Amino acid sequence: MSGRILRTGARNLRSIAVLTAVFAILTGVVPVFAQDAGDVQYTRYESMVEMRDGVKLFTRVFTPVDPSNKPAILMIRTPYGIGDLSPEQIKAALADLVPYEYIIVQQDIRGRFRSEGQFVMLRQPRDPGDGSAIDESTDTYDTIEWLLKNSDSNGRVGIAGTSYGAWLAVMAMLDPHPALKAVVPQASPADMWIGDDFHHNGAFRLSYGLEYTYRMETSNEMASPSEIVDTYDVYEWYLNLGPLSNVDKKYFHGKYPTWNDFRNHPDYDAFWKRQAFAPWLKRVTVPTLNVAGWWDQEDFYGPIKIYELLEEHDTKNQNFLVVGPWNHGGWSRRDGRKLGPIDFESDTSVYYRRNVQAKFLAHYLKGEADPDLPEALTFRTGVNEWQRHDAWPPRKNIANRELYFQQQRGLSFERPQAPDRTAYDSYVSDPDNPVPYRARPIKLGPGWSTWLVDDQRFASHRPDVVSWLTPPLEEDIIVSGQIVANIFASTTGTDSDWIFKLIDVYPEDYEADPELRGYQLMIAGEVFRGRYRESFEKPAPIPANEVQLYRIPFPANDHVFRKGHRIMVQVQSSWFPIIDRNPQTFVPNIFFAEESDFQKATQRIYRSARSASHIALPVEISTGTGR
Ligand code: PG9
Repeated sequence: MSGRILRTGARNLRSIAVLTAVFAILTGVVPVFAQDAGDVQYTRYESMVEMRDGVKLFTRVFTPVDPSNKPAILMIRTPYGIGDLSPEQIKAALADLVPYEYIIVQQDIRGRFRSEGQFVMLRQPRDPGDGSAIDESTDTYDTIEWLLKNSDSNGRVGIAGTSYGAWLAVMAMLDPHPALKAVVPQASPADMWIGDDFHHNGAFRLSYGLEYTYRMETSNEMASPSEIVDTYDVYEWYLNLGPLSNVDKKYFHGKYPTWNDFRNHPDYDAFWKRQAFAPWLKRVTVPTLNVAGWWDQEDFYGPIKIYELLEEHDTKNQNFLVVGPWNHGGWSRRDGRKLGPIDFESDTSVYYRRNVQAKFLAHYLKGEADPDLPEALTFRTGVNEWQRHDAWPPRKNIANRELYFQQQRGLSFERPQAPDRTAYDSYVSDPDNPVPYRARPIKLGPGWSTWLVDDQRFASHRPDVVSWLTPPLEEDIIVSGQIVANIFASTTGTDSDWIFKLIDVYPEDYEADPELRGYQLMIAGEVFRGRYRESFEKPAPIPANEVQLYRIPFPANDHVFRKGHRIMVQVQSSWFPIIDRNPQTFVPNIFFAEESDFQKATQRIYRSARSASHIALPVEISTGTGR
């Protein structure tokens, strides 16, 4: 989870203003306090807002005192607790929005913290034919209805959120209240089996899935997985855990619905498909600003997918995409100049908050000037410049080029010519010694939010990680759009994971920061669970020792591999414990695999004329960067 902006803080009470008292009479809610918040003063009150089924949701409303014109309403809904923010704190948290004078509304969703009802993880959209059913869309609708009756607004409502909050914002658009006029989902998941928090291409995100379930479902507030994950290096804990069935045997005992769903729905079945957005986003109902971060360690597939789903129906040009050099939530934290050791040479988060998000909301909610957004605004890493695109993925001046794996661990654009018999690189993948996804010790918490920009040198010399590398580039290579790894591989086992990483290797004479000399910066990294190579719905054993093609897309990139840098590709078969260990012996459901199913396997990655493993790159051709 991200460090969310709206969190608990100390109360700093002042006497209740007259206006607040008037509010209480009008609304029937109890004002908590009013406080001077600099230029804009707010009153704050809390209410249990009743939904159509009688369940009441804990809601806090900050109202600007004496606004210059009628304020619009800005809602933020969350499962993580709205805390106890004072007007000062809300003003600090939303500093770039506050000058536009919104009525700011926070709400604990159903079943969480002070709200009544039952929490259901990513509650699936209700059956449209069932008039009495509820979901997050109806809860938002009912809250908006209540807010319009109980506040003096201009009748326009916006919703913004990050991650789970973003997913809630997208849910609000499915069947929107007519007053909903703008939505800003930042890193919303779109499909928990294909590419977001819980799985990627069928591979289970073990440490995230287990820890998140524990946080959310052992309490209606937040619990800490450190209560069970108790080693300093959590790699050890997960390895000692053994097969996944031990989670229930030792800790969960079938009590937590999300873990039960993982176990009972290992494949891409109706459960995951119905929870995903693809069946539901069939029209653009509200202007939408989709926001993503290139190094989002939780939900990068989601925002790109949501943008694409909506774009198919965007006849009025109301659907936009912004991608910056951020991790999960990075757009709302600090200045966005650096991520880990990587310097982007400008305050990218400040730019987004002031010039994109604030202006988008002000236009659609307050009638301010059109923010003149392009279809897609991306921060092009490597050259560190914002790029305006009239389509995403870009179509103009793009050529697909194949970067092939070569003998002697080389990488180049020439198709290899050797026969299959000899042209492969090989390693042994051992489930008892899986490749760590980041350098050990892997701590619970610290390091998680920046692991995608970690230096990959910690892995590149393991015998079970194979690297291929270009010579220093003679010119910049601009990669803009979707890259796809095409890996021809065989295994001595009957199931296997395949992980590729596309890496920018900094030169040895890198001047800007000597600490980054030789740095291996991951630009794209993805996993594919081999049993799903023919069908996500019906897993099948991999025929042992036969070459198979694994096609692994990465959602999006806009990166320049600079002249003098080198491009590296790494392939491995474990990424632990972010991904659970593949037993490498086919079993119908890995959640029930036995200790004895986990077997070493010898992997071969082919680089022959017939089985030419490569990364397909969308390369921008006509314009250079001029650098
Ligand atoms: N990535 C988190 C999440 C969203 C939705 C479901 C489960 C987890 C989050 O940061 O909210």
